Amino acid sequence: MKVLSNVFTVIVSAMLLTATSVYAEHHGSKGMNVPKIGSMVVMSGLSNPWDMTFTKDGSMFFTEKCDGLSVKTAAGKTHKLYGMKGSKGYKSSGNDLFCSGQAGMLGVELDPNFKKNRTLYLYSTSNKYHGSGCKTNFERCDGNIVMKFKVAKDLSGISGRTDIVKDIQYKPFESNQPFGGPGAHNGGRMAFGPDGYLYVGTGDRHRGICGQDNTLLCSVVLRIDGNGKGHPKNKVKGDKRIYTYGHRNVQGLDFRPSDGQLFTAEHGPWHNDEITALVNGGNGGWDPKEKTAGRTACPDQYCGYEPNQMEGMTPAVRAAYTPMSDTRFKDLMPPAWNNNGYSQGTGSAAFLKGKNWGIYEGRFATGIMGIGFGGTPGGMRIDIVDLAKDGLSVKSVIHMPVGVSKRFRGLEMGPDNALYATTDEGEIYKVSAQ
Ligand SMILES: [Ca+2]
Repeated sequence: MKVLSNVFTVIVSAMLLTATSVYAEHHGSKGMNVPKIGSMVVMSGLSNPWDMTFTKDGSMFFTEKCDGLSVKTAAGKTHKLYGMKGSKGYKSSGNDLFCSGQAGMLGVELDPNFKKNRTLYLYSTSNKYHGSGCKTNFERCDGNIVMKFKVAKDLSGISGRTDIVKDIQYKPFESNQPFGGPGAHNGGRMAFGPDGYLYVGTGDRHRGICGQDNTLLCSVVLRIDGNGKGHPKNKVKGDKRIYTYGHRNVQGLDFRPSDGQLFTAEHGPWHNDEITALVNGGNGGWDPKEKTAGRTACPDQYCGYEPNQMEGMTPAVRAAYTPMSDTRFKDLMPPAWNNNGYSQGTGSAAFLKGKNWGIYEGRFATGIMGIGFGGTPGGMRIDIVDLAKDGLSVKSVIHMPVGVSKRFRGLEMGPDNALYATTDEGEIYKVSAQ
């Protein structure tokens, strides 16, 4: 019986995509409706592919951190659209765009009305707005930007660049930290909310004051319109573009389909990766400032890896010294999940959409990049997280059976209800459920 029913599933799925969802609905009440999950490589040989975004008819835009933006059309043709300084083969390029360490061309997102207005948003490091800043690590450095473009009807090129955010903070020089090179912690993920506004994740760029300073665009999630203007109802006091603050490095950002609640997935500093439900005006509770909350001076005025930053130590001791979610803040948004106190590199997230995901439909997929340190086991996996309705806890976390272990950098749902994943190893995977 079981074999027959499996064969039936495969045949139906192969015949017609819609048939799969009919099957799942029909049999949902009888079995446990557990999907069969498998993965395949759809692109390889890329250089640090970071983010993806899809048109409704299946064309995929993707970024490569040190190269630029490309699109793979639904027909299978790849166009190299917009390159960075020194990159080759792109139809056009921006000579102000560069990469360094974790920084470079990161997020890409299409306007919700893309079919009509052909608008695309792109996040990158740029030297165009450094001005008189960026001379040291301890001053303002406007080095990450959000650009807006028009995409040609046949997807062969983009044009009309307008920079809508010019002052996201950037780390210009090496400092005395682990992973201390220039370009640390830029955030870079973007998503449109059900309210039609663009949400942009940023990072603390290894600057101690960033966590709780709302005059600078660092450690925050922005909520802006398509011209870069803040939502009139943003509640944070300070820069009116800020939706939430107190984040470490927001690289995972997605809205829950059932109610539009925004969640972030963040990478912890050798303790506490976090998934958090965001609230307008809320504080993520990250404050790596020195000489505060019982801390002494820290290397380069940044306590993010203290105490004892170069050595392994009990994550709980580190977590108490510079917490990912400091409970002394009254406006703290508590994490729903903290990876049992470990940091293994949570860096991307996407809600699973489509009946083909069976019991996992609506759950939160998070990509983990596997840093093992000081007794913490490596990760390199995708988790499936069942979040509670109130967003304050999780009901279960299981590892997605994708069949490979990679540094999963970006996750995005495709219009075919498959989950797509970029890896630091240079691939884009398609993870299917049926
Ligand atoms: Ca937090």
